[in-house]
Amino acid sequence: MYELYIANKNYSSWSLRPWVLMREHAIPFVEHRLRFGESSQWNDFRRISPSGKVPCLIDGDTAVWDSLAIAEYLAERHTGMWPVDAVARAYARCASAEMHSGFSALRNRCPMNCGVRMRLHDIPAELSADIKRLDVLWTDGLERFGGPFLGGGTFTAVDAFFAPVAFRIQSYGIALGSAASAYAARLLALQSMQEWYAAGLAERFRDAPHEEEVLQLGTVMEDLRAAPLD
Ligand SMILES: N[C@@H](CCC(=O)N[C@@H](CS)C(=O)NCC(=O)O)C(=O)O
Repeated sequence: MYELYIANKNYSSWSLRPWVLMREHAIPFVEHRLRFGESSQWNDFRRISPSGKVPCLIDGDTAVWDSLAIAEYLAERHTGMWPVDAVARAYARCASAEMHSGFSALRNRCPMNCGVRMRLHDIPAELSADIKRLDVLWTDGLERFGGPFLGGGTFTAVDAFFAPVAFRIQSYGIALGSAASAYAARLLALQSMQEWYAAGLAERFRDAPHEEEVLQLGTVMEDLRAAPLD
């Protein structure tokens, strides 16, 4: 049985990628949820993960400690992780890699915090450029491969890579064209995404650095999470 180490569902965008991919494909795993700021848990975890970062997939004696590497590791063992069509697969790999190494303004200016609804203080040019690029990238995949997912008819790793972006779009009210908006709504409506979201909202622990980060970037209009722990 695979073991998947993740962090707080409200905040951990990288953790969501393999989690939603495995859930959408009904690949069984045992989930270990670590809590940001709780050093004893993380110290134990760092003994098994070389980078000390989540997500980390443990398969017997093998640790796979990066979300893209986990997708590729799973793709060697399970069908359906990438689109079957070679052209769609090339697109899916490029788009996933682009998300993995790019979109830094979107990542830094709109950090994932599933339970809050934010109004940003400002939208700098680099964030607008990332949003425009996201719109073009998603619309391209949806049009070329026919949807409803980016690489065609089924949910694959590229959708998992953009699943955290759907939560960012919801939290920050990011406007996209109609095809891209409908795609984000489709991701949010998936049962696995709803389950992640509900578990994120139920978390009562607040990580101070994550909370301070959003307060610097904007105004919290709504906080839908369960009451914080004292
Ligand atoms: N490139 C890595 C990034 C993972 C990452 O940055 N994870 C964050 C949590 S979302 C983390 O573990 N932070 C804890 C730390 O840096 O101590 C991946 O794709 O898995």
